[in-house]
Amino acid sequence: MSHPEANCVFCKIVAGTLPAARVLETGEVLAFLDIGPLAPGHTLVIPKAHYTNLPTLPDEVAAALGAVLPRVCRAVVAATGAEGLNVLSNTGAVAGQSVEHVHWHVIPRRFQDGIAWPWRPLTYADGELEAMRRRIACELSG
Ligand code: DGP
Repeated sequence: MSHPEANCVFCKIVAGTLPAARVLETGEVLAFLDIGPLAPGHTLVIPKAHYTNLPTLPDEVAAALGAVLPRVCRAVVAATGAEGLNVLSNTGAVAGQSVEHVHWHVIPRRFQDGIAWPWRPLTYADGELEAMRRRIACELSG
């Protein structure tokens, strides 16, 4: 078991000292909306325990993450009407990892949505983050 890191934003979200639009919580895993989404509904799925990146994950933590990913994917598609998804984990600064607490990005995609590398994050308008959180959480509770 890895311990929380004092300066890790995702550890703070797990601890509840930093707010986040949470859509799913299990014993080992948390899913919440990305604050800088590539598309509305862009969701992050993380282990509650602090691990830096995918290569450092113990098998059982990877399994717990993997077990919820399809559910989160289904909920994001249902809540956003996405035509597809990118599910990816940036590993290392060279690959664009900015938060050193391993996470899967679940990114809703539509044809001609303009999403391209390098990423250009969007900003939710007032009320849109909470509305999206409710839609995805509702799909996950069903
Ligand atoms: P990456 O660059 O692959 O490490 O992705 C990190 C993502 O985390 C990035 O898309 C923005 C998001 N993010 C960073 N800080 C916060 C935060 O405090 N809250 C939330 N909800 N998302 C965050």
